[in-house]
Amino acid sequence: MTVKEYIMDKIANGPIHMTLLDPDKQSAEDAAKIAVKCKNAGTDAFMIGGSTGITTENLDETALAIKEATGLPVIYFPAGPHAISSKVDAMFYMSLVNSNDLNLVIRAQAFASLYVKKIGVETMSMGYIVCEPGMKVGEVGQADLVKRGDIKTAVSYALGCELMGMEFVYLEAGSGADEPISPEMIKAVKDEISIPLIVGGGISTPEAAITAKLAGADVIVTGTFVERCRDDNMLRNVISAAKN
Ligand code: 1GP
Repeated sequence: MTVKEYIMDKIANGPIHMTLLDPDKQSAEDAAKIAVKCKNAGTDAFMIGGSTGITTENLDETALAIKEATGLPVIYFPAGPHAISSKVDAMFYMSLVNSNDLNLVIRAQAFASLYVKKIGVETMSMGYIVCEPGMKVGEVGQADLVKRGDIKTAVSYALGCELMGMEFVYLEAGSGADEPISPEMIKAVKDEISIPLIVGGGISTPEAAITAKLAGADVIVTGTFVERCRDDNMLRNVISAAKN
């Protein structure tokens, strides 16, 4: 079964949760310890990546450690072509569609394509839409941020991604955002597209996870919260709130 089939099977039964771990923020060993807690709390898959400090070495080590500790799929969530891991189960082949930097829209993807084909890692195409506040990825990604209230622009980008053949859309508020993507924006995008909708950035409470889920997110991503959370009950509450 491919990772995409695994995801599609799961979301056919309702929203799922993915845990994002940044290989630059902790050792592979510590990432695996967090991953086990998240697995026990019900997470469905792991994404690994970050805006800065990612190397093929820390990616490989983190991917292998999480896979060995949990047996769940590990998906690379890349910030660029400078580091690509052959140890992940799949990678999002993504375009930051509202970047002013053409490298992040298509050039990096072109640059990496022959290598990615050669190593044979599964790819899942994704339109990545960075919204306010955008945080680090908004800055590094030179995003023309979608304004919090500008639902029409978010919907237009998302539908444009679908019509261009992308397999997933990701609405991103930015890691550590004060306010996650609004439920109004999630709902409006979900109503217009038929590909799975991933939502992340600033989701750190059960209430925020439930709000995103009820608004129509198919995949809810939490990163900062799981990396910081030392309370297993709270971890379980947030992850289970994100799921069906
Ligand atoms: C970042 O959307 C993800 O790409 C996760 O954000 O770190 O705020 O959970 P947080």
